[in-house]
Amino acid sequence: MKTGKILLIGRPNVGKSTFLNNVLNQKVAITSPKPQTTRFIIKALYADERGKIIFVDTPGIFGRTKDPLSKKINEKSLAAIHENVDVLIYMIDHTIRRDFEEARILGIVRAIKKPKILVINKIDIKEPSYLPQYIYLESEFQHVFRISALKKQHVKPLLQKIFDLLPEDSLKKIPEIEQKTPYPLLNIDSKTFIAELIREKVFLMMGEEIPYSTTAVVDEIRERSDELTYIKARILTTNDRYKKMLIGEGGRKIKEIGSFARKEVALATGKKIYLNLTVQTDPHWQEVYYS
Ligand SMILES: Nc1nc2c(ncn2[C@@H]2O[C@H](COP(=O)(O)OP(=O)(O)O)[C@@H](O)[C@H]2O)c(=O)[nH]1
Ligand SMILES: [Mg+2]
Repeated sequence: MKTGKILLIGRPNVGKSTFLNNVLNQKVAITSPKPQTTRFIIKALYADERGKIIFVDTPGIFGRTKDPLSKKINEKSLAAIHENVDVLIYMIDHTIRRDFEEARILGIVRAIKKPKILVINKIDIKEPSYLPQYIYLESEFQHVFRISALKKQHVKPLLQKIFDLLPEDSLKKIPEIEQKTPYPLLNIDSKTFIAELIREKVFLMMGEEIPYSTTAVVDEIRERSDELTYIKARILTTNDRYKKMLIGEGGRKIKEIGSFARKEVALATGKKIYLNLTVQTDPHWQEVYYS
């Protein structure tokens, strides 16, 4: 049996969270086409007959870090990177151009002296492709995989490689592995996870800067009966104009967001969910919820 900690690192949007969800066969990390979707470090447990792996999904290192939230997220990502990891997965997206943000992450990756795997993701997409801009990396890394995290192409051989790179060491103890949670998620409680699902819907359904000015909080989860769970949650946004847009005409938007979120929570828990979802203006949520 092998055990180990695997760090996922790469620019926002390259597909780290999609990869994690598809390896675990269960959604633990929210995903969206917009950067900054992941705001938390996520630690999730994968286990099979080969052993146990903790995946550490990082929110990505942003190139521009003017706003305080991105700064905080960056600090957390950097702290996770300096935790003791056994293997590092550096993921790139060949459908976007190489830029200074990539260079910054590559600098961090180079400084980590651990077994590393270069993963070129989204190979299901043929165009656009900037693969020639990344090819030079293939000679720098000992292990290279071209995968589609979304379509689950070449994910199995990558997982096998991760196990191959871990030392055979059944006595090695990783404290988090001993933790017993009903879920593969090791560091996020159910309130936070449900809030994340709501936030994901906002990322998927709202345009412009609204997702970035928004967070979600779950105040209460109450089992009303064996089948029905009541959840009270709020979407917080920085100003009244966004609040109006989130509510939508006649409350249509918030109903839609709530309905998608509710269905997903119901699916994840196998229970009927009553979701009481409201929108509030709170210009200071960044300081309160991401301190
Ligand atoms: N076509 C395609 N899209 C992908 C693939 N992996 C991820 N995506 C999409 O890329 C976007 C960003 O993915 P996400 O996992 O949130 O990226 P992260 O920021 O690195 O965690 C989402 O819209 C995903 O559906 C892939 O292999 N192929
Ligand atoms: Mg992510």
